[in-house]
Amino acid sequence: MRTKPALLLTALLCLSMTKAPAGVTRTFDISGHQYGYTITPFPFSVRAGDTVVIRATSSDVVHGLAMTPYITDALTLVPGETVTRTFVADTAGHFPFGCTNFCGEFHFAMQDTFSVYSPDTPSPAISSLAPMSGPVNGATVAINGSNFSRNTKVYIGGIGAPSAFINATQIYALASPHAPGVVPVMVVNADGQSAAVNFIYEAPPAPPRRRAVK
Ligand SMILES: [Cu+2]
Repeated sequence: MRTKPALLLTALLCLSMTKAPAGVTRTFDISGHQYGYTITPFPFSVRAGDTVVIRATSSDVVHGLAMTPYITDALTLVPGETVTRTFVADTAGHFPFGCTNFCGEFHFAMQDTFSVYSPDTPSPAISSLAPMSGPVNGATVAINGSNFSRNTKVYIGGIGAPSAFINATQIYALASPHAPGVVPVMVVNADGQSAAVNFIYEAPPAPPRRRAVK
């Protein structure tokens, strides 16, 4: 499955912390292709009780999408058209789905998973970064907070960052080289709940001024 963290970031830039209460409507754009689905936003997961709106299309040939028990009459994904389906995700669990329209040699591999989490799942929070700023050529950053897990993903400046889970209160992440400025450091748990704080890439010191030679 391919992800689009930049789009996810766009939705979250203006929020320092997002917590989706049970019973909200979540919309996902799904584009089928040989041989997988591109799903925005990522992760493709909600909390039990949420209403899910799927807007599906194809970027190449005709595909299908069926997912027991939520989509039993398969959607047909046609290039240039969008088909919409709405359902209430009332049962928690992990739900495999896949292509129902033979679409080529690896049709059988066109599979993915939708997850529904208990509404009681706590949301992550970030209390601090260490350091809060770093050089433009990159830095290792400790993210301190709560409710992290092994499946927590880290995005820095909208880009997926290599990270190491230490425990529920700490993750290390690698801030790649970046232009000077402020970027969000965001953690996203498997159920889609997220938190973000800012990290500052510091401009390198100006080179020493040379004295005019007379
Ligand atoms: Cu297919």
